[in-house]
Amino acid sequence: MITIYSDKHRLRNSKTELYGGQLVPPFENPSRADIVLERVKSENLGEVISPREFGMEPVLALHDAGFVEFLQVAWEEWTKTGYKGEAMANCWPARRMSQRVPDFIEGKIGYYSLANETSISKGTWEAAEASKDVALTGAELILSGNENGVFSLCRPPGHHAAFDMFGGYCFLNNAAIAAQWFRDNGIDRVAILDIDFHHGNGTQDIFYQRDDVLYLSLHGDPRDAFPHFSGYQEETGQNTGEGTTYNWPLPPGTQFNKWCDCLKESLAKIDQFEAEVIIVSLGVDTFEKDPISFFKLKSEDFLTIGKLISDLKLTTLFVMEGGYDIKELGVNAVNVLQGFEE
Ligand code: Q9C
Ligand code: ZN
Repeated sequence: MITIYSDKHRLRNSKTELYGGQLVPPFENPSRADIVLERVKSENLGEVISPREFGMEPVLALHDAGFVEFLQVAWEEWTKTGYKGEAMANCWPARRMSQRVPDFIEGKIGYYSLANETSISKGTWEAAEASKDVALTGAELILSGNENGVFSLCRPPGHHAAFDMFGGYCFLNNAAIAAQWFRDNGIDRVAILDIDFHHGNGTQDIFYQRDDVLYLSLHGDPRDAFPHFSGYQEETGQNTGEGTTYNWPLPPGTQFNKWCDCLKESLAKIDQFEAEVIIVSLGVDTFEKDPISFFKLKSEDFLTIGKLISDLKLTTLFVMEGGYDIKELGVNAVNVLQGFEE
């Protein structure tokens, strides 16, 4: 399997995450991509290639233009204020408040964010830009005939990024951008299977009213897990999109057998939908030792996941999302890909 990777992920190297009332070194840091790439190489998974640049058109096809511009200038505007720390939101357009976009960066960052654990730092935009190119290059490789599967080793991740909001370590929605690119390049029906521990609120948001992109997610129940305000089972899509969103919220302590039953249900939905291409939002923060999650999957389970996905016999683009147990992250992510290829 071909892997797409860019060193530019390193430009996303913030120093602070707001966690438990403290500023801590971010869970989502450059060592994550390093360890996955190392495993791709040591297992001889296949060629590793650099992305090509696609520009902004595929991004503006589904993200808000004002939001994208905000991401581009946020760090510069923040530093101009004289603030000493990294850029983070501290107020939001909450219930019954004005939804106008403020002028001052502190207001804008609240307007364009859904959470404030994720600081914006120098280089964040450049890394996010490269990350979507990693996803798009993977999509392009698939359309040029790499039918089995391609791995886009994206970093920063994307599935929490909504139409006009960043957060949850995500800035641009890499998987969604790839899905839209498939749609714009002759693919009629795309399924996005999100197996990251967290609900992909951003991906769901973007395709919620559309029936051409099926979104399915297995995740920690929002009553107990981030993003807390998205991912309930009754969220099934709206208008034209009614019936093309499926959520499997699962409780703390969920083990593989239960999780796997839900995966099989989701795979059956993809089959019924007659998707031509599947994008897997590949998070491995479902791992039992993940420091911020509460499922109990073991390393060998990730092989089984890959195998089950391959049973669909569909062209598959794997897009890296979360996974924070750095030690086993490479093994777990590559296990999915090896299980798929077996
Ligand atoms: N107490 C991804 O996996 N904070 N993002 C969790 C836990 C945010 C995860 C707090 C987690 C974001 C791509
Ligand atoms: Zn996650």
